[in-house]
Amino acid sequence: MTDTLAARHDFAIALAREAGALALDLRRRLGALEAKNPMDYATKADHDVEALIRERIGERFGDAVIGEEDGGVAADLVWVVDPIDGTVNYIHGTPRWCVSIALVAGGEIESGVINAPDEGRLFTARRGGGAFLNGAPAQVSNLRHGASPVVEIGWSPRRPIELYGTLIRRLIGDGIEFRRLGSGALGAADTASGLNDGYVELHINAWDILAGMILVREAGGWTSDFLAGDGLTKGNPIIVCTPEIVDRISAATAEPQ
Ligand code: LIP
Repeated sequence: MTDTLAARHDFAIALAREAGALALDLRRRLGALEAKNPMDYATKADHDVEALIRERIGERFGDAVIGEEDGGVAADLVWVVDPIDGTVNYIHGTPRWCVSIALVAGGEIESGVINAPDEGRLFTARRGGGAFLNGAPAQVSNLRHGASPVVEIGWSPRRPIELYGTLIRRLIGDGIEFRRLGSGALGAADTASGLNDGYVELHINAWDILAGMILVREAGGWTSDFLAGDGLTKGNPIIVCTPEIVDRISAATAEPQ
């Protein structure tokens, strides 16, 4: 059996489906919540779904894995997974959550799969192969809607809340609407499929965003250099957007003078 990048991409799609089905099943019996910080949680489902993903990758390829719940170390070829992205939404019972699986090889994001089973949306992208939503080609908005841009913002206490206040003030001042919907992966996936015009967060972790980044790139969008420095293991700020608003979003996120 050939262990190529193509084989790993096809495997990731099947794995994201299986992991999504498990997460849907586990939501009916959530159990105790693990508060990682005052507004960030993990459930038994986060841990069980990540364990499934690790088991399947280990059985099939034996590759390195970096996951939100159980960590991992960088390697030349490494899977980067968030078993349930949008955990707060998952806990509250809203459908905006997903399984996010990315494959990085030689410092390049080669493959991304985001499965939002409660919404019936499966996003896939391979480097150079295009981006797809439920098998149909996905494309960024290119502002075809003709209205004010809409940018989704992620948030965490890893950066001072005051900087988010500045970001929102700058966006509104530039005529750009903002949303905060709780899943970085789906924020980027919506950018790739044209449902918003960008996703911004002043610090995000690799497992939340790498799959979404390759989706946006393959859908004709722009992405910041998230993997610069220690992005893979320590995270970085992120901008993904339709190309027409790169300068405006970059200005809004620039460190206050
Ligand atoms: C989420 C991230 C998002 C961030 C949320 C949350 P989780 O990940 O995808 O970027 O803004 O606060 O951290 O914790 O749901 O896996």
